[in-house]
Amino acid sequence: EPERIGPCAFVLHGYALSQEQALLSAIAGIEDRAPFRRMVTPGGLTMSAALTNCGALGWTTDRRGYLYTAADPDSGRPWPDMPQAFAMLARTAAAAAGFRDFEPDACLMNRYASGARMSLHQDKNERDFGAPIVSVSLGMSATFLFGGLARSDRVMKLLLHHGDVVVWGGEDRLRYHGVLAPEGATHPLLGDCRINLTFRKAG
Ligand code: MD3
Ligand code: FE
Repeated sequence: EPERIGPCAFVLHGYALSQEQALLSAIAGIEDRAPFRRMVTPGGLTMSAALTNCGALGWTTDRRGYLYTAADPDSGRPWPDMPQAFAMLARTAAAAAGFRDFEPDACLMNRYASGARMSLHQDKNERDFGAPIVSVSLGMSATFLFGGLARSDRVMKLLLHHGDVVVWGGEDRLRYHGVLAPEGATHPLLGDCRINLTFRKAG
């Protein structure tokens, strides 16, 4: 069932579908304690996607740069715990793609309203690039851009739908990637937005 999109990158189509209720209610609980917010990058631009986190470490950005923190800078409190359903999904998806014993300590949650996108970038704020990254798409569909190790390399386009899970590791871990704005029909449960859960081993 995994579709190979790179030497060490796989799409698991619909892998999270059977968990959608558990995932959505867990997201609602996290959002209560740590609301989605739009952050300002070191360059002074407000990101179009809104984010929050759960797990021991959360990805944030401020004028100093991009960093993982144990506390939510808005509340000063620790990020909400990573729900069991999240950790289990990330672990089983990683294993289905051939990455054993994935134990994420960070789950970044990105929410894209209509028009929101994420431009081409690399994920390199993590301590150890040996662990894979697992991403879960929920809500509206969006085109994912999957490039190479240089920003100027040509990009592959991949339409991701509600319930799709993507796993990247090994030599694909540092590829440039980005997402276009949500497209197509609004989602029956999530309305006009897309939520992406990104699981990483950050610390
Ligand atoms: C490909 N988020 O938050 S993770 C991010 O849809 C981010 O919100 C995307 O990129 C989103 O940094 C989905 C997809 C992802 C993550 C790491 C990768 C793709 C990757 C590492 C290498 C190649
Ligand atoms: Fe990324």
